[in-house]
Amino acid sequence: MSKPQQRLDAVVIGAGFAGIYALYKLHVQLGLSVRCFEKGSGVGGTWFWNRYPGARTDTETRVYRYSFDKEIYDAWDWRSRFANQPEVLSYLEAVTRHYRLDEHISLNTFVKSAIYDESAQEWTVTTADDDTYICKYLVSAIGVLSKLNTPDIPGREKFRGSIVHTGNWPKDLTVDQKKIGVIGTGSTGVQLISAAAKSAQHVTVFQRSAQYCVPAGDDLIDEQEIADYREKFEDVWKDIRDTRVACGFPESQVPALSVSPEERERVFEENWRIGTGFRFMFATFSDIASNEEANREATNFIERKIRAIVKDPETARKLIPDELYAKRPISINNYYQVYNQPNVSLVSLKDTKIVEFTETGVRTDDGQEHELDILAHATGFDTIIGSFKDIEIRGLNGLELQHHWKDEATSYMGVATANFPNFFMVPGPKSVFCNIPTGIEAQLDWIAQLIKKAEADSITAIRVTPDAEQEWTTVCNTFAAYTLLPKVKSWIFGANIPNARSQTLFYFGGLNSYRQAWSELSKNSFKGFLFESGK
Ligand code: FAD
Ligand code: NA7
Repeated sequence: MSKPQQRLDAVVIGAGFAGIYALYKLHVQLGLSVRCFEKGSGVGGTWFWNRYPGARTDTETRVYRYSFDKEIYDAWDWRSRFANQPEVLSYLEAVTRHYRLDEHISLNTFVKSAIYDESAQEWTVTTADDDTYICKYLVSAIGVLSKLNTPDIPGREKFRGSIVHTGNWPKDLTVDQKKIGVIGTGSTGVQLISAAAKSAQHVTVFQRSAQYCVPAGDDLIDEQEIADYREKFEDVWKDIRDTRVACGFPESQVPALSVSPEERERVFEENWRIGTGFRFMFATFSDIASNEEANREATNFIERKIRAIVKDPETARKLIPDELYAKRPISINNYYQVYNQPNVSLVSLKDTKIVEFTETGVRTDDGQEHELDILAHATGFDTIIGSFKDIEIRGLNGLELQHHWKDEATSYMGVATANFPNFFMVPGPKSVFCNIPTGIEAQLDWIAQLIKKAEADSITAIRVTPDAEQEWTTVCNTFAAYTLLPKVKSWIFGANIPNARSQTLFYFGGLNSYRQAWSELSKNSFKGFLFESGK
């Protein structure tokens, strides 16, 4: 016997920053009946899954949160300048409880398909348990960095230790006194390496590409600073939303080569001391991410720092990247210093390759066996589009989303796509590149306006014109080409996934201009969106 179907106004998939805020906007603010499905056993998304030692934000706690509610901002007590995983998780749990959103969230529920019925103008959403829900609006909030990228190293079954991924770290796994191997030296890998170096018996780092790491800066934020942010809440957020990367610092307007070498050194030094990779890239000079010569000045500075910190010249050589400073900037305290410790060793996968797991560790092609209790993959994620690959999403005429994206993952304004009515992605491909919670808030504020308009005007389907989607795609590709970022292989372009094509996954024009674009659309009857009435 088939199971009964439940009718709702909207379904939200995923309960991270985006899903929780989607539920708030659609249910609490617009009064719609909404259910949110989350495959994990708790809310929090990234901060539910990434429980590895050292996991924390690298945008400051004061901006790595929602800005819609001053009451929560005032009530929330924090001391870490960069919130660690338990702190962000408990913040998201508290927001969920505060607005009684839990009642509308089904945990341990994987959504396997969403099919649009054109004649009824409804979505049918089916879970892994074959429960079905009929709804008018569908919001995917399935993550920016949610789908794991795990390399296939032969011999996994032989290994007697634990093989884990940082993005699904077991709750009770400790590295204390263990021999841990870490594959990957991106933002996650360096956090894990730095933390593990404090308590593990030995840390073996398997590094394929070295990355430029800048100190994060002071760990603690003083109470006066927090009081100031609270007092100037509206102004502070107005300023943040008016920047490109929305990380809470003023961005430089000064080209690197327009100042003297001494002044350049002073600015780099000052920002190295204050800390954060984003600040180093965007607050030092205006063109680090867009001009190769300016970029080279930054990399020369970091290279000198590496050589000064790391005592063994051969290790320093391996840690110096040989490419542009054009991946997502990394912030980490005491990273290069750990390589002076006897319990940390570095294996450059440029010099030797991992061949296979053995019973007791991994073997590299120089014949060495690296003895390990834990092998941690800090090998990243299939950015934005990865989680879509696990769900069958079909729009008009049964068109599958994966098919629609076969040449390039496209969208209009990062949130909607032609042929998929009443479907909103937060974020979808070609979403704004910035501090992610602030970008998510902007997108959902506008999506909620579209839905509010539809409800008020008896609109049955909100669609996107193919021309609008094509135009936005061109805009995003043009901005990307203006930066240095596509010149290196990174997750920002999905180029980290084996055999995947490098493609523009973000809009690099900045949050300020992204919000401006939405604002102009709204004054222009939401140009590019079509509003259909009647079935
Ligand atoms: P997520 O938090 O990934 O939530 C998506 C949810 O959808 C997940 O819980 C997942 O289980 C669920 N889901 C997926 N598919 C399905 C399905 N089919 N059915 C049901 N549920 C599903 N960003 C910054 O801006 N600043 C930072 O400092 C920063 N630090 C980070 C540190 C780490 C270690 C990582 C991994 C990411 C970091 N990020 C940072 C990026 C971070 O992912 C975002 O800031 C933000 O948390 C994304 O929220 P989200 O709701 O979009 O996605
Ligand atoms: P990243 O930044 O994609 O880093 C992944 C790392 O893993 C990077 O050093 C990769 O080397 C390495 N990697 C990936 N696959 C392999 C294989 N097969 N062999 C060896 N090494 C490999 O992911 P993170 O999780 O660190 O960070 C993602 C974001 O999450 C980050 O910006 C924060 O926002 C949090 P490569 O550079 O590709 O040579």
